[in-house]
Amino acid sequence: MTVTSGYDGRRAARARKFGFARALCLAAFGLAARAGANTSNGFNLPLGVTEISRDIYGLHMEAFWICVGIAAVVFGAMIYSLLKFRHSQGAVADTTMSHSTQVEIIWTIIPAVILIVMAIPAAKIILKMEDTRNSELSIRVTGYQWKWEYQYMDAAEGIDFFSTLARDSNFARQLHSGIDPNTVPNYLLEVDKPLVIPSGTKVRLLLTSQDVIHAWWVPDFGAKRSVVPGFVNELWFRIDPGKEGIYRGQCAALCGRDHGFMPIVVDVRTPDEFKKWVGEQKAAAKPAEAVAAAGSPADDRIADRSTARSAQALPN
Ligand SMILES: [Cu+2]
Repeated sequence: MTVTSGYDGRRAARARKFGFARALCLAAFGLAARAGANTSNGFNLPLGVTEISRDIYGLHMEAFWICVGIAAVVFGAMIYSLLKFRHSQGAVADTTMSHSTQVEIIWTIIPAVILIVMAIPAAKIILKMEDTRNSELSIRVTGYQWKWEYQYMDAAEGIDFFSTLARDSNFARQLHSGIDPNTVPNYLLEVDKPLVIPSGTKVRLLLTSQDVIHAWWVPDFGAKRSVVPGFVNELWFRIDPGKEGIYRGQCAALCGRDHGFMPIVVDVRTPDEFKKWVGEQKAAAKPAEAVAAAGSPADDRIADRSTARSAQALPN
């Protein structure tokens, strides 16, 4: 973190204004994914590091080229007709043709075929995205205003922590902070404790919320799911082996005042490194557990006393 020497309000305000304008432009051009992506070139969806993200990319490109084809045919016919049959060339309007069953059948069948061609692969990918069977690691994700909680299950059972906006970003975002956000690395896309997962493993997230609707989104995983209070939604991804690293995302549902300040950071490690991390986390948790256990008899005594007192106070 770099603190500008003295308070330069105007400069900070300008930086914030610039940051806001840039965010608006990125969102407007559908490039918001770029902010958190490692594999996006800034002009298209990220290719990503999972099979699902590549499937989504393929689907998107298929739809894109179909649109290009349709545009070429429609605009080509329009421009040709405008030039060829213009008034100055002596063209006379055909007033006799008011209905053609043949043409109507053609312009119904062609779009229907195009839609079916697009729907078949889309349905296949959606079914694949929903298939959370045979997952190897489950993590419960809870959204809060404005942070995430990660509770590990299966082999990493017992690991449970909150992931909140990193201090550098949090200081810089305050009004009149005097800190130029451009000097903060990964501004608003950094957390204190990232989610750690192994590569090459089918990871299933069980997502729920404690307050309002959030959305867990990491563009490079092709993963995005609404996080709804009272519901448990599922999401899965398997990061390609060899693609270990840091991946960034954001809450993708307008969830309140600090919606922009609950980023997601995922630290993908090899299965061996992940196992080591799990061991370290469990070892670090043991002394805390021991203290809690040592403190419990006294707590019980206090509880007993207060129970006894309230029992006495109760009228018979
Ligand atoms: Cu949120």
